[in-house]
Amino acid sequence: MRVSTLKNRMKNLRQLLPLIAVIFLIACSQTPPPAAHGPLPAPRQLAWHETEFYAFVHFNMNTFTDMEWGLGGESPELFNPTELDCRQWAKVCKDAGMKGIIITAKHHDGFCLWPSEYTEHSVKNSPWKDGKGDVIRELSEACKEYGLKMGIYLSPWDRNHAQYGTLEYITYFRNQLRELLTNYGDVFEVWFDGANGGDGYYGGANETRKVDRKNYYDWDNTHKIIREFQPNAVIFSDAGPGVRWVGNEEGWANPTNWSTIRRDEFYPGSPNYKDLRSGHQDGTHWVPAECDVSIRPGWYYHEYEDHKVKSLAHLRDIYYKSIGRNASFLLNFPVDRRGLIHENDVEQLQKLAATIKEDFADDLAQQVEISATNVRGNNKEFDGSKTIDNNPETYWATDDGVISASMTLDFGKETAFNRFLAQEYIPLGQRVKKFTLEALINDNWEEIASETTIGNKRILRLPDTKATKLRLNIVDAKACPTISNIGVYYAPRLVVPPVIARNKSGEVTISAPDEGTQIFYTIDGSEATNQSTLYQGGIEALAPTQIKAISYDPDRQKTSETALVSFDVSKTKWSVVKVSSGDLSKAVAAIDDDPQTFWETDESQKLPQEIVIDLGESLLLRGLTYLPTQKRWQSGIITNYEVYISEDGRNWGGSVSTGEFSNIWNNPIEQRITFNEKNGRYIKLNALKSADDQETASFGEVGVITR
Ligand code: FUL
Repeated sequence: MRVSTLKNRMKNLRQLLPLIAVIFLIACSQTPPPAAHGPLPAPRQLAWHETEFYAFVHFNMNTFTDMEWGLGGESPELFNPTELDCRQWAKVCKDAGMKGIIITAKHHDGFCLWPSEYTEHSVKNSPWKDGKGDVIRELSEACKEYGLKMGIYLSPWDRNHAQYGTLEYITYFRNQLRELLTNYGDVFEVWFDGANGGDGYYGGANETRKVDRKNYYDWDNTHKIIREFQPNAVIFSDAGPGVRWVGNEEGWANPTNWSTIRRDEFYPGSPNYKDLRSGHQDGTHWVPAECDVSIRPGWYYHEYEDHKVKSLAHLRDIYYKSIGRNASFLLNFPVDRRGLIHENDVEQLQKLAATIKEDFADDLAQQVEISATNVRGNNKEFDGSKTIDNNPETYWATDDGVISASMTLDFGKETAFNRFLAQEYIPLGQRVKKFTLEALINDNWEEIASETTIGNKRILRLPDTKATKLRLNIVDAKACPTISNIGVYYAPRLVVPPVIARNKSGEVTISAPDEGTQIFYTIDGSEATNQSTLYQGGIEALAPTQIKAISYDPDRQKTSETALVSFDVSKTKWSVVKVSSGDLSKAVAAIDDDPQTFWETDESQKLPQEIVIDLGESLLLRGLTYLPTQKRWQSGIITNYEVYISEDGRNWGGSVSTGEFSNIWNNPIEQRITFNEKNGRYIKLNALKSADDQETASFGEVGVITR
């Protein structure tokens, strides 16, 4: 073709462009988008869905009184952080990919982190910054600096306020809310706790006050204040109206999770709170679930929980059971007495953030050919490619009335994956009721998952699968499905030190969180490597044994750090033969080699209290170990003790050791008592004093030292 002819044709084409565009537009407009179906999210809820992973900070009077629920009569003098730095909180959260921070401006004890005009019970009467400080101001500034959203927790229950229970208190509560909503910039979420009414200081009355949860707070009028000053803030409470509790404080939603609930049945509370884990398919309102969970057992900081920060495997599990199940993940940091997120918590958060980043590093769906069995109006605007175009505003949709359809992702070659992510286009409502996944493995279609809801986001953790194609079958939906995003990933196994445990029979188990991880171990003191013995079960440790073990991912050739446990003689032959109070048959919990169980003496009997253990044989004893109970609410933690040894269980002689466990309340880890070696078959541990005034003694685990 001659160059001039080509030019002419191009020119003609250019002249035709407007016409082509008009034809294109007509073609498109011939396929209207699906009509919205069912309850829909408000724009502020859509923005909240994108917030997804954000922080809770429990920091207030309880931090300084070592409590979870203060009574309200605490002196403001006690509030005195030494290094408060909201910028540290913001940096830590931002670096971990969190998008906001919700702060306990006022918890049930009524102390205010801002200098409220309406009470003396606030930072203005504390020694911190000579009463001139304002934590909410500092946090709002830090959030602004780090590009985070700020949310406010304001407890409706106020155990400090003299008028709690009367109408005057409601006015006070609303005045406080107004202060918080007008003085500190944008607020993205207002958090109203469900805990309500009970004992309290109440201005010195020190009594029990009960309120009618449903009517006392006149919530409709309180919400109007939020709508007036912060129209973009979502309102959290057990059942919304904007965001709902997930029905547990462990950080998980059910796999089936509707963003809709029959709100009026619940609001403002209901005994059927377990429904909140799944929502209601026939829900009347859009009230999505938020999973609130603390990185430690408690919401507030307690030094005694420094060793109980959730493991990486646990935190990762929460991530997949919240965000991966159409809920948000609100992770709490109990800010410490310095006013900082504790180093141990920071470390775990950083590990979680790095793991999540790795899990979703490479989206294999970006490289596929995609085809669907039904495309709305046969129009490209709604075809499968819209699920991988990284545009949340476009989506694959089917024709009206087509509520089952499939979409196939062709990888073009055998591809390994173990994560599947899907998102519905929720501005048009949550629709999918049931879906399955099939993989083309060696030319056979195999079903690899059968699930229910998708919602804003669903992530499936699948077994490692190698396939050339992957098919998403929408099996049932409330209306034609609208899928805005699909992702496929091959997440690496979590390579963390394995957990080594032994039971009372001396059987040892070593476990790693992910299938396919190999575990190698040694028992001769040498370093464990991937050349050591492969763990396949069947280890017994009856005599003193030191086990070193590593996890190893054979595909990525990655080795974990070493886990090391030194077991002394096993407790196989042991029995508790006498306790001075309490139930002897239950006392085995003190010698079952399970740190999670414990035995406690009878409350009605005062200390000292003793436990006598028969080791089943005479041993040369060099010491004894005591693990305090690991339960969340500590009690009976022994501080002062005596140890006796006997060959026959009758003649004890003098004690072989008497002493004190220092700082055990704050650091309740295994304690070691050593003494001059002595042969004996029976040991007696006498608890002289415990750390609280419960007057009980509790025993997580008692062991011996023979080496
Ligand atoms: C609960 C409260 O009672 C806890 O203290 C904590 O604030 C938690 C987030 O909500 O209902």
